[in-house]
Amino acid sequence: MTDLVTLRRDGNIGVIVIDNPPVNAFSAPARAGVLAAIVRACDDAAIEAIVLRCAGRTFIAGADISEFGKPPQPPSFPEVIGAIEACAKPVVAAMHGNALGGGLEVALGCHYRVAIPGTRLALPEIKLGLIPGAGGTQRLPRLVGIEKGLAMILSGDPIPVEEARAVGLIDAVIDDLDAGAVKFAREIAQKRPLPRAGAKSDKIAPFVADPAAFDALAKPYLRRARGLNAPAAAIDAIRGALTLSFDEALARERTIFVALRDGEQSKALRHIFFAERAAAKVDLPAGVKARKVERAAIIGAGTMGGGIAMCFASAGIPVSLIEVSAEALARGRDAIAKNYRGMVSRGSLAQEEMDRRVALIEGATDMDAVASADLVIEAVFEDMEVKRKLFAELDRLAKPGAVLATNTSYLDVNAIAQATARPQDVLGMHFFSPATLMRLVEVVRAEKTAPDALATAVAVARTIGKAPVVVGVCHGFVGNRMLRLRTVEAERLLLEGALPQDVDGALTDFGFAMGPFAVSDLAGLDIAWRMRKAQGQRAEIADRLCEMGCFGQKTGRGFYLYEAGSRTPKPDPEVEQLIVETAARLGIARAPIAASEIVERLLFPMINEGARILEEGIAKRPGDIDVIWVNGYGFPAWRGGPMHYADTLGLGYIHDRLITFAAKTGDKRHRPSVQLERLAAVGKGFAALG
Ligand code: T1G
Repeated sequence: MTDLVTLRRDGNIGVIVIDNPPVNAFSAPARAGVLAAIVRACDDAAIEAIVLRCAGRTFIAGADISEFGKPPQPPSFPEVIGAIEACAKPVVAAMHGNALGGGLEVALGCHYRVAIPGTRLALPEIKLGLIPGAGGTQRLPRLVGIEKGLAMILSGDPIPVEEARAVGLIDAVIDDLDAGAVKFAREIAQKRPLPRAGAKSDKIAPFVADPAAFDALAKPYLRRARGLNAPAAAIDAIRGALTLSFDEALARERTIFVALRDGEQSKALRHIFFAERAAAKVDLPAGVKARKVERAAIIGAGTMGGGIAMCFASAGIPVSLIEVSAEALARGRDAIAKNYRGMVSRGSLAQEEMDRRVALIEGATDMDAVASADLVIEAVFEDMEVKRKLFAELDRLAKPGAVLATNTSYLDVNAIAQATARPQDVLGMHFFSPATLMRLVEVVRAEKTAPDALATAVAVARTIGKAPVVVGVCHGFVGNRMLRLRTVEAERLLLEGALPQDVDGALTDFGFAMGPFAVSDLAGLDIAWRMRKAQGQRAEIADRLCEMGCFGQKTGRGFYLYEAGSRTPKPDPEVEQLIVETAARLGIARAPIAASEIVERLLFPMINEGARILEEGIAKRPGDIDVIWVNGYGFPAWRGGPMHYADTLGLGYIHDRLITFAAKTGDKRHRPSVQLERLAAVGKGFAALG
C-alpha cells in the first residue's frame, strides 16, 4: 500500500480509499496503489465485495495531466481498470465531487457505480484535445447508449447525478459516501454474474445493425470541430464499438489517444489549462487573505452592467443593480429577463432557476444601495470625468473594506483611484461582451491596489466562472493594446491588396471564430472611430466608412453588407472600390497577398507587442497573455494563444519576419522587441520566461 491509497475492511466489505489532494488525479503512484489494493482485496477471503472511493473534495478528477509529455510510468490505466473489471468480487465505485475523465473510466471499469447528490460526471478529455484513453469510448456508450455517449464525449460537459441515474451510468444515488457505499456493496455482494460494462451490447446493437444511423448522429459534431482534431478522432474511436471486438476497439482507442496526447493541439490546450490556474494565483503576504464577497453592486444596467449582474446571480451572489433613473433600470431589467427567457426556451436553464437568479438581482436608483456591498463594479459611460466623479461618490458611500472596481476597457485606473481617499481598494475588472458568455476578466492592478483587494477580485472572478488574469495599467491593458496592432495591420493589408473577406478568411481558417472586419462590424465601427478621433489617429478605410454612416451590422453596412435581419456578412463592391481608390490616392500599389502572409502580418506584430508587455511587467507570464487571447479575443485554444503559438514556430523565424515587415511598412512597432530579440538570439522561446 502507498500513503495515497489505503485498504481497510468494514465487515465483509473491503474499502479502498485514494487520498491524492487536491483533486485525486490518478497519478502513477495512485494507480500503483489501487492495483495493489485490488489484488489484496481479491485475495482476502474475508472480503466479499469492494468499495473504491476517494478522500477529500472529489472522486478521481482524471489522469494526472502533468504526467503527459513525460515517459509513461506503470501501471497504465488499462492495466488497473482491466484488473478491476476482471476481479471475481464486485467492485463498487462510490463517487462525490467531480468524477472526470480517467476517473469516470475507472468507475466504468467497476461493476457498480453509486454517487452522492451533487456529483458531476464527465469525460472532458476533448477540452484538452484528447479522447478518453482508458476505455471511455467503449464502456460509456455500452452503458448509456450511443447517442448519450457521443454527446458526453464530444461535449466534454458534466451531467448531474440524477441524469446519470436516469441514463444508466450509475446504479444508485446514496446519501452517505462511506456508509451508503458499504451498505450498497453488502446488498449486491452475492449477486452474480457481475455486470461488466465491456460485456454489454444491447444499447449499441441498433447502430451495429445500422452504421449509417451512427454517422448521421456524429455529423453535427464534426461540423462544430473548427480545426480541432479530437472530435473526429473520438467519433472514430467510438465507431470501433460497432465494427470491432471489445478488445480490438480498446486497443484502437489507445492508439488514437496516444497520437493526440503527443500532438501539438493537446499540448497547447494543456498549456492553457495550467496557464489559467497560474494566472489566478496572486502572491499574498503571509497571513493576508482575499476579502469575503457576500454581496455585490453593479453601477449601470446597460449591456455590460446587466451581463455582469447576471454572472453574480448565476453564482448565487445577491447583487444590487443601480441606475440613474427608473426608466433606465427597467430597460436593464427587461434585457436581463429577455436573456434568461432565451436560455429557458433553449432548455439551457430551468424556469425555477431563472426565477431564483432574477430574485437575486435587486434594482435601485439610489446610490445608497452600494453601502451593503463587499464589491462594487461600475459599468458606466467610458469617460474619465464621469468615472472620477462616480468614484468620489463611491468613496463616500461604500462601506470600509469594500473593493471598488472599474470596468473600463482602456482608461487610466490610477487616475480613477486618485478620485478616492482609498486607492488601495480600487482596481479594474475588465469584462468582455457578452459578459454572460466571455470568460475573460482582466483584473487591473493599479499602483496603490492592495494585494488582498487584488486577490478578492481574482477569487470572485473565479467564483462567477471567469478566467481572471492580473494585468498592469497601460492604454488598453494587455488584450486591447495587442489588438490595436492587429487592427492597424488589417487596414494596411486592405490597402496593399487584400479584401475584407481575404483577411477574415485567413484568420478563420487559422481557427479564430471571426475575422477582424466581421468583429468590427459586430461591435460597431463608430466606437473605435470615436477613440481614434480622440487620439488624433486615422484609419483611411474605416474612417471613410464611418463618415458615410456605415457603422457595421447596426446600419446594415460596414466592411460588409448585411441584408435586413441577417448577420451574415456579404462582400460589398462599393467597399472594394473605396479600398482601390484610397490605395491609388495614397500611391500604394496593390497586389495579391497569400493567406499565410496575412496571418503572419496580423499575428507577429501582436506577439512582438506581447513581448514588450512582458518586458514592462504589465503581464507577469507569457501564459497570462495566452489566457487573455483565448478567453477574450477568440484565439483558437488548440493553438495555445499567441505566445505559445510563437514558440511552436520559433522566435528566430518571427524575428526575421518582423524585420521584413518593418522594412516593408516603415512601422517602428514592427521592429523586434528587446525581449523577443534576446530570446531569438539564444534559440529560446517565451516558455523560457516561465
Ligand atoms: N491533473 C493534474 N492536476 C490537476 C488536474 C489533473 N487532472 N485537475 C486539477 N489539477 C490541479 C490544478 O492544476 C490545480 O493546481 C489544482 O489541481 C486545483 O484545480 C486517461 C487522458 C477537477 C473541476 O480534464 O476540470 O483523464 O494550480 O484550480 O476549480 O482518458 O481542476 O493548485 O497547483 O482547477 O476546484 C481529464 C481537469 C484529464 C479535469 C476542479 N480531467 N480538472 O476545479 O480546482 S485527461 C480533466 C478540472 C484524462 C483519460 C484522460 C478541475 C476540477 P494548482 P482547480 P477547481
